[in-house]
Amino acid sequence: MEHKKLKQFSKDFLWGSASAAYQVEGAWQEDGKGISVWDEFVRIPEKTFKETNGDVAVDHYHRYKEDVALMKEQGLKAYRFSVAWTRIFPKGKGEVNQAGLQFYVDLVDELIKSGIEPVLTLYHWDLPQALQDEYQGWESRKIIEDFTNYATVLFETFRGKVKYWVSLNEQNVFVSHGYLMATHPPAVQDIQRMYQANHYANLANASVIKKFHEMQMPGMIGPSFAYGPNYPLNSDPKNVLAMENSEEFNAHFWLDVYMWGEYPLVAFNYLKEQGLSLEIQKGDRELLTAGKPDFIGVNYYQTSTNAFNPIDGVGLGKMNTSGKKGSTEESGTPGLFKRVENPFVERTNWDWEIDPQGLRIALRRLASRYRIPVLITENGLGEYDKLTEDKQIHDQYRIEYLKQHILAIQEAMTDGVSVLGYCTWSYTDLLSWLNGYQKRYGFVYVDQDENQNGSLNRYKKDSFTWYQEVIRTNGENLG
Ligand code: BGP
Repeated sequence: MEHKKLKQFSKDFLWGSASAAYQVEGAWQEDGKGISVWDEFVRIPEKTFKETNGDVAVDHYHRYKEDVALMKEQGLKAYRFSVAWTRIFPKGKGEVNQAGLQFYVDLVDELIKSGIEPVLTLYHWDLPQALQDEYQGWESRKIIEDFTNYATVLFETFRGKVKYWVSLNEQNVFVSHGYLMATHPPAVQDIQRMYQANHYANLANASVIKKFHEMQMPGMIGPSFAYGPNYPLNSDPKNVLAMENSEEFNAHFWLDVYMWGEYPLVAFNYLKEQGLSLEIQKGDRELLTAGKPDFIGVNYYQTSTNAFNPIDGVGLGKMNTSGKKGSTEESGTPGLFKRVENPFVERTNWDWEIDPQGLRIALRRLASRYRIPVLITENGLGEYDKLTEDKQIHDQYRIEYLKQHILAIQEAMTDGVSVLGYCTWSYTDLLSWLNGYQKRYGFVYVDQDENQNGSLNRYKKDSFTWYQEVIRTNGENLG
């Protein structure tokens, strides 16, 4: 579909950027903070690239004022960040740790003072280790109550100040990495446990959304979902079916539950056929339906191209976490689909496919299936960046990437999608969970090398100035 004229961005469009607590804050044991599952996981040999961790990260905990000052200088309209549950409740529940809460009160005040809309994520993967030890975290129904209590403290604290809330970040990623690939905590490989933990996460997600609405919180809440639209390799019906399978198992399996309170038909039937049984109680359906999001947050990085995968076909394959182009192994789900290379798009050094039109397709699919506004909660380019001798970073490749994606958003808006805002990933450079510090995403370079040495000084990249102009002209000058 081509339009003669593209729709303009509304004047309250949220030009934003994002981060997550574990990836930026550091200060992992300060002011009463408890230990999270990530604090433990990164200490298991060979789990992360060069054994990097978030002990110091990019020291945002101590430098948040400097970071917010940079955001203000850039003209940022929104900043998405997450709260570390272990700062509020060091053991996941019990008494509130006021010193930990204060950090976020100060951060939110600083943002508001600077004219920046805070977008608060309740959960970006750093589960309190105490809850993992006590009842295996997401594998118990007890998590629903504890997560809701924790969220309620934040709702009460930030009522009227924070208007945009993200419930769970990428539930699809944290359950599959945590319980299928064993690449995130709790590093389990057990499909039955994965689906069960996922069901409780669905309930916890619905429960906090329901609570938000019961408390008549001003603003909106929704989950952030990692959505990469699926394509078929070609029009061979076998491959089209593989694409359908992938869309059902990788997207509808979560999104239908968020939006309609029920699992998609074909996928649910398939799980039963595989002998998997979910502990679903009377009342679960009611809770899921009662916790309907106000928007869908989408984290978009790439699309997936799918081909037929026989029942004895390829299974899990290693991801490229080294930055050596071409090192991603083939992967798929036997009997359902396998991922193949898309010959029409370029790839990053981490083999992520660069596909701006995929974002337009993602936005259209989400909006037309669920009839709901979308907030882009993450999108960006992870690459090697080079600090020159005169402290410059010429990241023209990132500018080009972001520009094409903004155009795709504008096209999707013109197609009829309601888009609330665009949060790039990420604001400053930060710790990539599995790829360390060498894979960079920020507008602001942080001097922290892959061996965790550096001054932690901040330097503005070329993309900083470019985005500043995009914001100033409300998307009219994309350079
Ligand atoms: C998303 C996460 C982010 C971030 C991003 C980039 O899945 O929500 O926290 O890490 O991906 O991923 P990576 O760091 O692996 O390049």
